[in-house]
Amino acid sequence: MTTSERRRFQPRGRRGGAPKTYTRLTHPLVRDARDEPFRQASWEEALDRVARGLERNRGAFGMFSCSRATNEMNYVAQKFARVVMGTHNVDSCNRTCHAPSVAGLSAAFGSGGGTSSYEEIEHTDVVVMWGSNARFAHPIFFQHVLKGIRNGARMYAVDPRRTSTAEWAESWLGLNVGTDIAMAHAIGREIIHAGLVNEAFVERATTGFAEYRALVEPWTLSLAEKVTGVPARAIRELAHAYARAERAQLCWTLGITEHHNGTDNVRALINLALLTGHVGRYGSGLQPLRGQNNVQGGGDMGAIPNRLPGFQDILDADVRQKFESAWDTVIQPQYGLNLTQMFEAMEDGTLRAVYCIGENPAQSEADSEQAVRRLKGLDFLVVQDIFLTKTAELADVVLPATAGWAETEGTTTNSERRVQRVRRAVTPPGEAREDIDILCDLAGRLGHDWKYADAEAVWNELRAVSPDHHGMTYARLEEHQGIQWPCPSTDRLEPTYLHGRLWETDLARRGRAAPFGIVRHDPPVDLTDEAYPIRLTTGRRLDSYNTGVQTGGFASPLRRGEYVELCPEDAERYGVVVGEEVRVTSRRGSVVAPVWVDTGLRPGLAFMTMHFPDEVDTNRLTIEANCPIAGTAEFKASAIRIEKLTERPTAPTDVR
Ligand SMILES: Nc1nc2c(c(=O)[nH]1)N[C@H]1C(S)=C(S)[C@@H](COP(=O)(O)OP(=O)(O)OC[C@H]3O[C@@H](n4cnc5c(=O)[nH]c(N)nc54)[C@H](O)[C@@H]3O)O[C@H]1N2
Ligand SMILES: Nc1nc2c(c(=O)[nH]1)N[C@H]1C(S)=C(S)[C@@H](COP(=O)(O)OP(=O)(O)OC[C@H]3O[C@@H](n4cnc5c(=O)[nH]c(N)nc54)[C@H](O)[C@@H]3O)O[C@H]1N2
Ligand SMILES: [Mo]
Repeated sequence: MTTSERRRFQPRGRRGGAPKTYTRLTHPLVRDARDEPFRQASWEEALDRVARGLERNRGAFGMFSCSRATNEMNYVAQKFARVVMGTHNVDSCNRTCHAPSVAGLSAAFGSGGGTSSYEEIEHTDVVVMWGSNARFAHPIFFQHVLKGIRNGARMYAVDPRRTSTAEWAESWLGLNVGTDIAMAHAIGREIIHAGLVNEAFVERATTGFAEYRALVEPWTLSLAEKVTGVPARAIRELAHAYARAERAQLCWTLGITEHHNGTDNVRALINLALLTGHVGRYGSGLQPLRGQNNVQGGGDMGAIPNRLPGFQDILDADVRQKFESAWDTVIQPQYGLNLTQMFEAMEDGTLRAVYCIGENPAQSEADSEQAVRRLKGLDFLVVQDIFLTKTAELADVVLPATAGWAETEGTTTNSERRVQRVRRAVTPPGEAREDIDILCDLAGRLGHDWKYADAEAVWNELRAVSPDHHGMTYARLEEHQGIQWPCPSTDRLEPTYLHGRLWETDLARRGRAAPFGIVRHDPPVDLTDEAYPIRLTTGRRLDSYNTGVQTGGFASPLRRGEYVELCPEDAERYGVVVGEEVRVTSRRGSVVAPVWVDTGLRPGLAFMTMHFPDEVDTNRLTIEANCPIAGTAEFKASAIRIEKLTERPTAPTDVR
């Protein structure tokens, strides 16, 4: 777009308003009834109240654990749920983002981790960024992609929006929302028909190829063009580039996972790596870029309902026995409820108390009005956070924690499975206490005498029960500036990539090979029709973070509050200009938001973020339909209509 074209889209009227600023929590807050205001309390009083609230709801308890906080904190939090409260009902924000990646990768390879390392991206030939806006959401990783491009790699972007990431791509495949399986199957079919299958790899490392070939056979390029909206030749070009590359990386994020069939989407992408052998080798791999800084670690530490620390299956009797003797407890041989199921259990009254650590579900859950109603219906809600979030405002007790970043010692694990030390560099405000310290104090009140001298003591307890982490002492983490799991030995480091075993001979015959995923195209649940003609997808911007709690406090000319973004054609069709407020309505609810015009969108597609829920609560619009395997909601596909509020556009003020 030229500068003069851009000028047509300068904002007029309201600018979306200054985002809300949150202040740090410095003291415990309590109240006797939900309609009363909070009052400051001593730690003694607050923790006694929490202990009573949890005790009376034993058997109806769930914990949300914090993916912003350290591994050590997540280890203690899940141990609290399992040992003190006797439940596997523990989960985190992984449910809202990458649970389908973990489920899909585990189904194919037995392990949910991304298979390659950031460094490998610099030494690859083809990078596919599928449903991922890494330029905004994973800027550190994206630096490695840019280095790869400088070294000659070709990048392809598969995203309904021409994002800032797509601007760097050789080719942008702007598909219709929710048509990724159609696209992947057409790529698979093209690879097969062009004779580009890595036959030796398929033969020894995979199972189910014949069924897969039959599955994708109807997906001709022209059918895929009709369904996805992407020209057949662009799909063909991607198929050939990916299959012919010596090394190729397939990276994806929420554009793939936040759908009612997120796990199927992930399986459809994994199939392409299995066809071509682009996995289990240096430079070739599958990379779901994880969301919050320690969501990988939270899952690895067992803050999920189906795995004990070290991603060990609760249903494995040997695993249970190991933890039973390490923790001196009894571990039930069943999975707990995930975050989505816990919200459903609030509805039917079987979950009555929640301990929410560093999560803001009142604003981050799909169909937020319903989520708030369910949280309000709890008998007891305790929120442990660093800010007074909207969720905290619903609580009976609020506990002020230190921030996992810069105020706490410990470790976190990034998307390439690298465990790194974090350190306390700043003194926490007021009476804020470390998450672990608070949990141990509470465990004591509920009859469990837990003493950890420091974070390293927690880490060493984890190392004793998790083979993948066993070799990572704090000293070694320091020496190597972080170590990737698996690291079973204290005197050796493993390769930077996973699943090298797939290149051993004849795995298929020994039953350890990776199965192709037999998954079918299934369009979004919330259909567009005459009443709701626009497809809304939601996501992120560079300048803000998630529910805005942690980025609310900083002012920047980049931060422009919430807008509903439309393409120029739709803005013209509705007769609206940038800055003009419109009503946005879905089958769940309605919000008023100013318009922004983005030339990266196409007719019929709108975009909003989740960053400014105090001003515009986007999640009142989103649908709670979720993936039956992973529980992740379809944040990426709602149907909406846009209504003009005034007949006349507001006068141009405030032009930037
Ligand atoms: N600046 C910033 N960085 C962040 C965050 C933040 O809030 N702000 N949050 C962090 C967290 S928790 C996470 S999980 C990650 C998320 O990181 P991303 O997943 O990269 O971020 P999103 O913007 O949610 O979604 C990615 C893309 O999916 C596309 N998309 C939508 N529907 C579809 C579809 O049907 N198919 C395909 N192929 N693509 C589709 C959207 O257009 C969008 O560009 O970011 C992390 N990093
Ligand atoms: N419409 C829409 N909705 C979405 C998404 C989307 O793409 N579209 N994405 C979903 C995704 S991927 C995610 S991850 C969720 C995010 O949803 P949430 O995790 O609910 O939102 P955050 O704003 O990241 O909340 C993190 C909280 O942790 C607190 N915190 C930070 N550090 C610490 C610490 O060390 N200790 C404690 N106790 N607290 C701490 C912060 O103050 C903040 O309140 O939103 C989901 N919702
Ligand atoms: Mo996330």
